[in-house]
Amino acid sequence: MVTNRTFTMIKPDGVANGHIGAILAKINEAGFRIVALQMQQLSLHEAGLFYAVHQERSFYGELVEYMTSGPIVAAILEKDNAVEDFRTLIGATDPTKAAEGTIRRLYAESIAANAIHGSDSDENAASEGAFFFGAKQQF
Ligand code: 3AN
Repeated sequence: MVTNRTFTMIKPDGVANGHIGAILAKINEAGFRIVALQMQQLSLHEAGLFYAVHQERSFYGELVEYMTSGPIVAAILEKDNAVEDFRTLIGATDPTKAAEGTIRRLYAESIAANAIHGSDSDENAASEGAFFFGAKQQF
């Protein structure tokens, strides 16, 4: 199990609002190394699979539809204690509850359009990263 990597996606609102550069800069400034990076638009099938863990939740349909509404930027990041430190950097799911200076506080629009995803465990970081990137796309 890789314990020093996490997976992130800049969500459609973050991309559409022109925040890719600012968000990647904050990620670098916080000490994360970008191991893999790509921009793409998810299909409904891909977004449904990615968020399958949430399929019983009331917002699943809205979430899947939203995540396909425009391109996203997917990345794998490396740093000691990556999963936990990245969750701290992005802030709470609801941007109105996110701490000052966090990516969601700075750039998110709402609880659904909340600018960025960060894996919540080492196990999910590994499977989410593998969903987007093969071994030859990770550096
Ligand atoms: P996080 O991304 O902070 O780990 P989760 O895992 O609870 O949050 O939720 C996954 C994603 O589902 C969130 N990033 C957000 O986009 C969306 N989401 C969570 N709660 C809601 C909600 N109440 N209404 C709409 N979308 C939500």
